[in-house]
Amino acid sequence: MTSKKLNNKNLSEFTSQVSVSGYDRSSVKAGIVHVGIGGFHRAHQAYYTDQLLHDEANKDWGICGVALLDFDQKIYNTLKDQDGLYTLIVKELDGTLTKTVVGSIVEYLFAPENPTVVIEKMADEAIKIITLTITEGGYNYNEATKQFDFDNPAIQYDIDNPNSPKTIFGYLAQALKLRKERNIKGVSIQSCDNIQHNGNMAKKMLLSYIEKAEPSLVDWVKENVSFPNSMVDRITPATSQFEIAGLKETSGIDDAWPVVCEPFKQWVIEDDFITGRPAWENVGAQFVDDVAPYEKMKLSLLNAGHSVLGILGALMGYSTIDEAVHNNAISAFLRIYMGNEVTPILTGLEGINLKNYKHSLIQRFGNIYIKDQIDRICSESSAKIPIFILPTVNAQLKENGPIEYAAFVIAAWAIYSLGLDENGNTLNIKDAMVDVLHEKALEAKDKPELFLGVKAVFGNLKENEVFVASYVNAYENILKYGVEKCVVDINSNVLNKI
Ligand code: CS2
Repeated sequence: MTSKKLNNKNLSEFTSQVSVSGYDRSSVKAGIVHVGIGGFHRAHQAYYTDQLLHDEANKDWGICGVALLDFDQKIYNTLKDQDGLYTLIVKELDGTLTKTVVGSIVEYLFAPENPTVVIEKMADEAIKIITLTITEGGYNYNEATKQFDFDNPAIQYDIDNPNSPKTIFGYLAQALKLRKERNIKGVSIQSCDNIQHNGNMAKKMLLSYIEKAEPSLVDWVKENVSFPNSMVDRITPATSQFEIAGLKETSGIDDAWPVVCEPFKQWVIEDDFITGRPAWENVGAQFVDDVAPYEKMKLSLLNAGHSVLGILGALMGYSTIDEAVHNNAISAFLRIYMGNEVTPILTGLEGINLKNYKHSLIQRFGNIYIKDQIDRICSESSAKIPIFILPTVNAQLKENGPIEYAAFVIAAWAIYSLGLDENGNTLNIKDAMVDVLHEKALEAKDKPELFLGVKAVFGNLKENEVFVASYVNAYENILKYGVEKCVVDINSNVLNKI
């Protein structure tokens, strides 16, 4: 099939192939600035917002996408070339593809190219919400000190160079300062990252930065900026060349960066928007008074489940999550982890059938069409594990509850950090802490507990004898017998006790 470049001009030619944002994009204005226009944002918030824009009454809620880091130049160039348009390809459970061209990103900015434009945009009165997907590690939180990390050189740079910042904190501080000086109303800053109390975290970290960088702004921020918490969910693997080529061939759309995702989506938000918000509830989002239980459920079951499958799967030589979950021993391990170690710590979930939720997770992980990359899941584990797994461990340790499965996964991660899978193949480890982790992993070969000395990840966990004993035992067994045999053994030990 002949293909055409995806852009405004060609958009009407695709309507027989895929569903296309049918609204008049030229009348849509940005009311939201979003920082971090990666795959997840484009599969989730930008899609919800696109659905909303079909109603003309919502035309002031378009999105201005900001690419913050040098690394984000490619997505910025792509969106610029395509007038902000991209194709969302939903992979249904039966393998059918549902394709939609999404039009909600109506402006796009590349911060390193022109920081002032980004600061001005964030300060613009028309902007009512600044949303963030800056990753778990992007909040600059130090797990060991439980504080904002002022040792980060980029933060120091932002304090010294307020007009050309590099981090989200530098940008937000300058934009809020302008809003205050110009007497412009406040704004909501909404984190859409996988962090427990993500809004509170954004607030705490931003205020720590502002207290140092712009102390006279603190009170204004406290009064004029709200930070709604939210739980976000949609599995969105990295896009491969295969999908780009497939879209061209089957639908004639030449899209340099489509997004692929699962059919499931969920967004639970606290209704705390100081200068208004779009009616996202009309397109499936849920507004609640307290999002904490939903966040905890999702982080400790879905995201932790991903890390369990990713880390064990990587060592066994698998490359996608569905391969790992279709190994019966691994999926039994995950079910037992979720049932014995996580479920008891989840409370306040009235109205949610946890059994069905866990069951649906196994189904979602098993979607063979998604092919979610184990490399993606294991990337930045040093920022994910303290959020996804360690809160469960700490809660269980307090109650003298079970931690054996979590300790097993941490032991597997220590071995993973040595850099080779069980077949001797090199692992593709992407982690801001890769060097420290590798160094500790090498030391741990003689004394496994040394890996737990990475305080920025584990805090004081190394002091807990119960955890250390279980972890060391798992570490030695995995090295001796391999993951699969150990998983079979640990499962049968637990099942024999029931
Ligand atoms: C994943 C998440 O990054 C990860 O480790 O668990 O990206 C996950 O796919 C999303 O949170 C799903 O909502």
